[in-house]
Amino acid sequence: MTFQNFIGGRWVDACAGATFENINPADTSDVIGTFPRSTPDDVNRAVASAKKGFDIWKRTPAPGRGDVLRRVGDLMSARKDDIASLMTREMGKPLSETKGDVQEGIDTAYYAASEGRRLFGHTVPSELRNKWAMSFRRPIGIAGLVTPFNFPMAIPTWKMFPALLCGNAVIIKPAEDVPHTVTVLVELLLDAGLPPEVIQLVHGHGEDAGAALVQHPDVPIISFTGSTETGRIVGEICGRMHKRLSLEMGGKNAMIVLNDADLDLALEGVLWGAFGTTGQRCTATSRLIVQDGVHDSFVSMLEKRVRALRLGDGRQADTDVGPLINRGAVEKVERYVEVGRAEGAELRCGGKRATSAGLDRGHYFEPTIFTGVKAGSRLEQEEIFGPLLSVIRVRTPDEAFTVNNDVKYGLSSSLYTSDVSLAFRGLNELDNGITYINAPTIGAEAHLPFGGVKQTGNGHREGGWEVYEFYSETKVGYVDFSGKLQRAQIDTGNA
Ligand code: UN1
Repeated sequence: MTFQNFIGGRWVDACAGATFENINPADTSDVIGTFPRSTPDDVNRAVASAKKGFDIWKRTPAPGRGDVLRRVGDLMSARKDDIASLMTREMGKPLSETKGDVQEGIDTAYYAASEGRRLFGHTVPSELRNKWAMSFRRPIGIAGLVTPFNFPMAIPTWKMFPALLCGNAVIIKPAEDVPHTVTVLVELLLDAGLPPEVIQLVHGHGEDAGAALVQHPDVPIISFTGSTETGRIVGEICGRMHKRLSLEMGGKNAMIVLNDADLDLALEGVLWGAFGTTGQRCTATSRLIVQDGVHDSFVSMLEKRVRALRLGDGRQADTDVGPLINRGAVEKVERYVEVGRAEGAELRCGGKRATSAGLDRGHYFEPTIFTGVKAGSRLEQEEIFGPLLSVIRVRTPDEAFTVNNDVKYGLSSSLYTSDVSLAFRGLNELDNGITYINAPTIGAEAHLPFGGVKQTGNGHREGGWEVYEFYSETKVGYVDFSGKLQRAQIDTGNA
C-alpha cells in the first residue's frame, strides 16, 4: 500500500517523490506500506495551508471545537479494535496494550471536548471603581508536533487535541517507525468535521521533515517527545527563535521495594513496569531498588517469572512481550548488556537476542535482569529503552530515595511499602514528576498532568488541565466604564 501526506486539504505525495517503508518489527518480511519521505518543501506547503486553517479555526468557538473532538472520540471508540490491530502490526506491542493506547486517545478526546466548555480565565476585582478586570485564553498559531514510536496514538492525541481545542492549527510529524496510526487519526479528524486546512500530516525523518518543522519561522509552538539528546538540539533552535516549546525526554525510572512491601504485589508491578511495551516506555521501570531484608527472595521470585514471559507477535493472544521497534533498538540493548558485564554486574537471565523458530524474523530480545548493579554505574544511570532491568541493593529507605534521585532524569518512580509514613515521605522526597505508591512506574491517566523533572523535561506538562496553558496565550482585558481617566496605582483613594 502507498500512503501519503495530508497537506492543503488533500492527500499528496512528498514534493521530491521519495518514500520509506513501514516494516512490522515482529516479522521484517511484512511491509505495511510505503510512506512519503518529506523535505523542507513539504513542510513549507504544510505551513502555508495551516495559516489558512488557523484563520478559520481560531474564530470557531471553543465549545464547537470541542464538539469535533468529541466526535473523534466516538469514531475512535467504534474502531478501537481495528486501530489496535494495525498499531500492533507497525509497533509490535501486544493487542491489550495497543487497545490501551487507543483508549488513552479516546480519554484525551473526551477530556478536550469538555474543556471546550471551560477553558477558564479569571475575573478579578479592579483596584479602581467602575472598572472590570479579567483574563482569558487565546489561540497562538500553528503547533508543530514531533511524536515518538512507543505510543503511536496516545502521544499524538495528547499533543494534538489540546492544541486543536485551544484553536491552533496543527502540523504533525509522526515517528517514521509508526506512520500508519497517525494517518488513521487524521482520517478520523476529517470524518469528524475538522476543517481540512487545520490539520497537516507530514511523514518522514527527524533530520529533514522534523528539523524543517522545528526551524520554520511561522511555527511558534513546538512539542517534542523523544530522546534527551535530540531534545537538546530542538531546545537550542527554539530558544534562538523564541518559540514556545514543550519537551518530554528520557527517563531512568525506579521501583523501590522496601522490607515491609507486599512482595506478590510488587512482583506483578515490576513485571508490568519493566517488560510491558518491551521496556520501551518513557515511564518504564529500568531500575529495581530493593532493601536488604527482601532482596534475595524478591530477586528469585522475579527471575522465575521473567524466565516464563512469552515473547512473540503482539497479535497472538498468548504473547506477554513483543519485539523491539527496530534493529537499532536491539543493538542498543546488546551494547548495554556488554556495559553491564564490563561493570561487574551479574547477568541473571536473558542478555541476548531471541532466535528460536519464528522469533528470528523479528527484533526480539530476551527479557534481561542484572543484579549487583552499582549506583552511579552506566547501567544504572543511562536510558536503555528495552527489556533490561538493573537491580540495586540498598540498606535503608533513605538510601533507596538517594539512589532514585541520583540520576539526571526524573519522570516517574514507584514505592512499595505498607508503612503509610514512608509512603508519604517518598511522595515528598522522590525527585520525579510522578510517583506511584504500591503501583508500577507506568499508568498515567489522561486527565492528570504528565511530565518529569530535571533532564526529562523543560517544565511543561502534557495532559490534564496544565497542557491547555501551554497551547494558549493568556490575554488580560480591562474595561473602564467610569467615563473618566482613572490612573492605576495613583487614583486608588476612597473618594
Ligand atoms: C510514555 O511512556 O511515553 O503511564 C507515555 C504510562 C502511559 C503513557 C506513557 N499512560 O505509561
